[in-house]
Amino acid sequence: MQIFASHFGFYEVSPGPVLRPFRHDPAPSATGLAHLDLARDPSRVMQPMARRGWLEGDKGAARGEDVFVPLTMEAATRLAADEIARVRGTHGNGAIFGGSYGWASAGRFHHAQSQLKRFLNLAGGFVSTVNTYSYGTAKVILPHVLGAEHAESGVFAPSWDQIVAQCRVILAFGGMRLSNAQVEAGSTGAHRTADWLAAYSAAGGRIITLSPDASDAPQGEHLAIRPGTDTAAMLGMAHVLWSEGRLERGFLDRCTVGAEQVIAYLSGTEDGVPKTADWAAAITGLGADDLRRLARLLTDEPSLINLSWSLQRARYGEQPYWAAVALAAMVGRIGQPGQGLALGLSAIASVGQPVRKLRGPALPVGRNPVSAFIPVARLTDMLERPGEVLDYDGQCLTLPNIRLIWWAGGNPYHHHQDLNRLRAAWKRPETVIVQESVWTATARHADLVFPSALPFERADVAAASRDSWIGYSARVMDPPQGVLTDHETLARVAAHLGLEDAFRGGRTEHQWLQHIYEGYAAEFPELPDWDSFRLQGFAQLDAGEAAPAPYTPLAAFVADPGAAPLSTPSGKIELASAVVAGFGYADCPGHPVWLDPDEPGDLPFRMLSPQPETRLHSQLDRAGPARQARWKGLERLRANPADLLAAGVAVGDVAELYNDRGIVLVAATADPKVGQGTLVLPTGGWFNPVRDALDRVVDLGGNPNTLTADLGSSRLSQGASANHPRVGLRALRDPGLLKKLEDLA
Ligand SMILES: Nc1nc2c(c(=O)[nH]1)N[C@H]1C(S)=C(S)[C@@H](COP(=O)(O)OP(=O)(O)OC[C@H]3O[C@@H](n4cnc5c(=O)[nH]c(N)nc54)[C@H](O)[C@@H]3O)O[C@H]1N2
Ligand SMILES: Nc1nc2c(c(=O)[nH]1)N[C@H]1C(S)=C(S)[C@@H](COP(=O)(O)OP(=O)(O)OC[C@H]3O[C@@H](n4cnc5c(=O)[nH]c(N)nc54)[C@H](O)[C@@H]3O)O[C@H]1N2
Ligand SMILES: [Mo]
Repeated sequence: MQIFASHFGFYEVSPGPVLRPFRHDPAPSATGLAHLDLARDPSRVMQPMARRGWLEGDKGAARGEDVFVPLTMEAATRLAADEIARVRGTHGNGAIFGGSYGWASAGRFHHAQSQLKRFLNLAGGFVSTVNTYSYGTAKVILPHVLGAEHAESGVFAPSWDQIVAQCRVILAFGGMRLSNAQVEAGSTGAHRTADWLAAYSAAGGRIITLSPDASDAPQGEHLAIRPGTDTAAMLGMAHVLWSEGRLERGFLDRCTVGAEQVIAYLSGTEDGVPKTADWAAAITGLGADDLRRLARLLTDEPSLINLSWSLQRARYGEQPYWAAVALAAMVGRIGQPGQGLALGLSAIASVGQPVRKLRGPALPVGRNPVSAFIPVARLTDMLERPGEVLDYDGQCLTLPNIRLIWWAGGNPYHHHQDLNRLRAAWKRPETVIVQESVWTATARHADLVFPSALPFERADVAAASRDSWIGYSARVMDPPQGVLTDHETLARVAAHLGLEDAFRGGRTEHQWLQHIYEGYAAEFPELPDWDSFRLQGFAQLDAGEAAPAPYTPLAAFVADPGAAPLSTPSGKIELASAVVAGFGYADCPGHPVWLDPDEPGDLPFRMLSPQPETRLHSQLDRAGPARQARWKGLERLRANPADLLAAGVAVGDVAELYNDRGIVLVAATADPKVGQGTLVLPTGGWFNPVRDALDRVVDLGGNPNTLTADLGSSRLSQGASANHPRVGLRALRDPGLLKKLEDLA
């Protein structure tokens, strides 16, 4: 069987070629079927291109607004190599930024960042990044609270089999939207979350969802909460447990430290404000009776608290995560099968799946001689303020002075916040090199662009670290004439620097795939040999007898905290942390607290920017499903009908969403599921800033990051804080923009 393994899962390749659902996948994603739409899309980068002003030595002045001229591959690779040599010779490798964050490919070999890192390491190193936009705040706070072993995204959840068997109430903050579980960074052979949810309901389990958007609660009960106020809701419930004598003292004594400090805060002893259900109701918009009812349910029934990852992608995003740990500890069900706390069920396909870990080999990237790094979401700060000091998790980082940016496999003009601010800072480096398959805004803001083969134009081995499927992803078709893989492009740049042999490592691309697969086969002897694997197209571990054991986080620790301590300083769950308190950060003190993340200003709405159903971030934006989801070529904004009325915007109108940071054109749609005061604009629209007749810069692409604030979540984690900025909504002011839209369509 021929398989194409994408972020949306495995697909069977039929003659045509066309993609068909993988026969072993119980819930294949329809979006992924559209991958091949990209092959001949006019957005493809077809040859190396250089920005004219850069060739003429403008150093970045016209970056993002200039024309491009075509180059031969030989000329382009030489220019790139010369630029590496110049920058490292003049400024050292600490002036090269190669963080290159992004989702790139599901394959292990053609993983663009790994390819780039291998190349840059050989060339003397680069400034790197730590953490992710996905989970960057949780990743930094959780080691202090639960230990570093529980801080990776996706690892902290009981397996669904346990939840189905044992749990009766899931309290889901931010919901468990199935559309997000379509994707997995290393692909998957089987989407199982929908089946687990059905089995859970069939077993009598209830789901209560707290979200500003009722579409997060397709099953069960929905309670509308104001954006960014989950911490207050959790503290209010914790207060109920304390004041009603429902605290599970035995658990707190055995398994946690710091409960007294949290109780002093809840009771009001610390700051004079008791965090009662009534206090929380006023902040969250929830009913105080509902909060009391939920708190009692958590203790009375076998229960699980689940948090979406979106909660921590916000200013003070540590607080909802830490407060949830405190609340779950007070309930005392952590470590009991299928109960307690889960972080991110349904965020991606693998979370909660009972599988054996498939940690296999990857392309070796070598060692980076440059030690300087930034927390990934501090990109604009780095470009704006070289030499300045940034607080981060108890350290003081000096921001490097970047002369050369090289990006492969990510789209900062999709993922970063406050894109107009990024755009200004992005002009400061002398050179920007981008490897891309399509003309994203990032490619359009580069000086030198190399065309990259799309994932189905090259063979690869795909395997996620928490999945039991390995795919041999076929080369479904050839890339367009002159379009190379990232590996081949980088090998040719390396050749100009005398590094080609070292970069290729003595293997052809095909030999690398075999080498990587055989690394898995050495670890899992039940895997077929390389030739059989390629013929079959996939292999599954864990089938039948090999099924993995059910799993609940912290079960061993809770059973015997002394014998299986956590890696926190106390060895226990830290409801208060002396280490975090010692950092002295007012925006992340030593125990969970309510800090209002709302921005100043009087704009009436809070904008949510959830993950899009019909694409992966900005990827597949040009394919059928995302095109069909648009209205008049514009991204759809979902708003409560009453809010549209108040803003003077009719359903189907082209409208302006705006704040001090920018203006975005959207098509207004009414949806009573969206709470009043909240507007929903999914991520992934292609940032497309144009100047209008009123001399304003307007994003026609509907990218919410035109409006989001670019502030670290706190001085502790410096994570992305994309969630719920303040925005206004109004009628279109320059009708001339409609003409520009038509030209685009
Ligand atoms: N407002 C707001 N912003 C957000 C979020 C949010 O919730 N709200 N979510 C954040 C999150 S969680 C994430 S993970 C980020 C995602 O941000 P990104 O991962 O940067 O977004 P993608 O669109 O997946 O970008 C991947 C890019 O890599 C390219 N690509 C794919 N494969 C290859 C390859 O093999 N070679 C090369 N050279 N290029 C390739 C694709 O064409 C695409 O342009 O966005 C973040 N931004
Ligand atoms: N189809 C598809 N699936 C994806 C992705 C994609 O691009 N496309 N991206 C993947 C990636 S990289 C990641 S990291 C995960 C992200 O997984 P998450 O971060 O969990 O997903 P989001 O869609 O950003 O947010 C989930 C829900 O949180 C709700 N929400 C937002 N703010 C608040 C709040 O303040 N309080 C409460 N209670 N709820 C709130 C929103 O209504 C939203 O529907 O998704 C993955 N899944
Ligand atoms: Mo993410």
